[in-house]
Formats: sequence, C-alpha cells, structure tokens
Amino acid sequence: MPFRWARGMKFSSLPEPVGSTPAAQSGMKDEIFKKPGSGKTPFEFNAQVAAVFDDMVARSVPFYKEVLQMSAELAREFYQPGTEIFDLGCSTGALAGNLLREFGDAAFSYTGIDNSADMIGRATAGFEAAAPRIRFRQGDITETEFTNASVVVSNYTFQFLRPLARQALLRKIFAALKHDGCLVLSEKCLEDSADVSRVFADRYHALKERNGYSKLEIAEKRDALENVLIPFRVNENIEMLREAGFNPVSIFFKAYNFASFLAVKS
Ligand code: GEK
Repeated sequence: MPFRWARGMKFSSLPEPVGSTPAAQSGMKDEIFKKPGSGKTPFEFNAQVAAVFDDMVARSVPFYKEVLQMSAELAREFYQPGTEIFDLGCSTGALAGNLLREFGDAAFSYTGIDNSADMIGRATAGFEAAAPRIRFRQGDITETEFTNASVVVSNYTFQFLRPLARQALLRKIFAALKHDGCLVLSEKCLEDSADVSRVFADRYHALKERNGYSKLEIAEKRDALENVLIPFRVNENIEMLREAGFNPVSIFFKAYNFASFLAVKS
C-alpha cells in the first residue's frame, strides 16, 4: 500500500532565508576556546555556551542552515493535523523559525525540549510571539514523556547521550509516533573505515578554520568534547533506527562526518 506521504509531492511556496533566530541576530561571537587550556574542562551547555550558541553551531556544523531548512520541509511533508512536532535537543529553538516560515498560515503544533535551562530560556524569549503554536519545555529527553507525535526531529543531540541510552530513546520515539510519522535525526558520525574517518575529520577541521576558528580553538574544543560527544558510525545509526522499528531509513544529507537520516514509521 502506498504511504500517505508518497502519494504526490506537495509544492510549498519558496522559503525565506533560513536559520536566523532572534538569538542569532544578537550577533554574539563564539570565543569560548580562544585561551590555551580552555578545553580542559568538559564541554557543557551552560549560560556561556547558550549566549553564543547560534554563532557556534552555524560555524561548527557543516550546512547547518540547510539541514534546518530540510528538516522543516520534511516536517511539513509528514505532519498530520492535530498532532505534535517534537524537537529533541532544541537548543535556542532555531528549527521553530524554519517551521513558521515553512508552514505559513497552516496550523501546526511544535514542542522543543532541552535539558539546558539556559537554552530553553533563550528559546522561550526568542519565540514568545509565536505561542501557542511554538512551545518549549526543559527536560531530559531520555526521561520526559512525549505522545501524539507525527514528526520528531533530533538534530545533533543523540551524540551527547550515553551510548546505552540511545536505542531505548529511539524505541520510545517510535512508540510515540503515529503511523506514517517520521523521525529526522542528524548526527556527527564515524565511517566504517578508521582511515576515511580521519580524512573526514581533517576536512571538517579545515571547514572550521575557513569559518574563522583558529587551530588552537579547534584543538581546545576537541579536548573539551572528549567523552562528551561520542559519535557512532553511520551504519550503527542506521542499524539502531531499524532495530527500533523504523522502515524505510534513508540518508537525506551527508557532508564528510555529518549525516542526516529520515526514518519512517510505516
Ligand atoms: C539545533 N538541535 O540548533 N536531554 C535534553 N537535551 C539534551 C540532552 C538531554 N539528555 N543532552 C543534550 N541536550 C539543535 C542543536 S545541540 C548540538 C542541538 C551541538 C541538548 C543540549 O543542551 C544542547 O542544547 C543540544 O542537546 C545539542 O539544530 O551543540 O552540537
């Protein structure tokens, strides 16, 4: 039987420029790892990080704004009226801006969840005018409950969860999703080949340099992320998604060591 979403392509109007949140407009530059030794303390999503987060993520994640836009387009494609879009690890809520543009006047309901009070504070302040379509709540995504979802987005957040917690969360997401609903998952990944992983990591660091980070900043941040950001291999992510029950599972975007997956509950 054909899927509801496979019946035909919907053409939405051309999107406006993407990925700009009120926090991004504050223009705070990420200079957290400028000092030698600043990477000795393990990375945390605290007030200092939240204040510069939009600049940090835009300069650190390849094609970040494009991935946000694609996530919003996929959300529009799979959204079922009367259900919820959940954004797990929403940070400052950038995806909400893309969703508002993508849905236009169409009804939808979005909840962004993050366990960092500083991130949620910024997200809530930035999207006050968009309530009640857009809501945020503070919570640990491995513990908080979510139901009645047709779309779950989790961009660059599973990588911060304890490896053992990831499969259980995928099962919980699968259970929360309506039939024909989807999960959009983006992650920093490793390849099956350690050599290729090294090449991709080098290319990634070159991209960060082009985006204005010094070699020292890149090295300090890498130290701070040691044992905090734990990437899985691309194929491990796919296996986990399948194990949770998703089918089909597709990669909709990939750039070196960053990949975005579309996983459908069919
Ligand atoms: C974006 N998706 O802009 N529960 C809830 N939140 C968590 C947890 C947890 N257990 N662990 C980490 N976080 C966003 C970017 S950032 C990615 C996501 C990055 C939150 C954490 O507080 C942070 O806000 C987010 O996950 C990861 O598209 O910094 O590379």
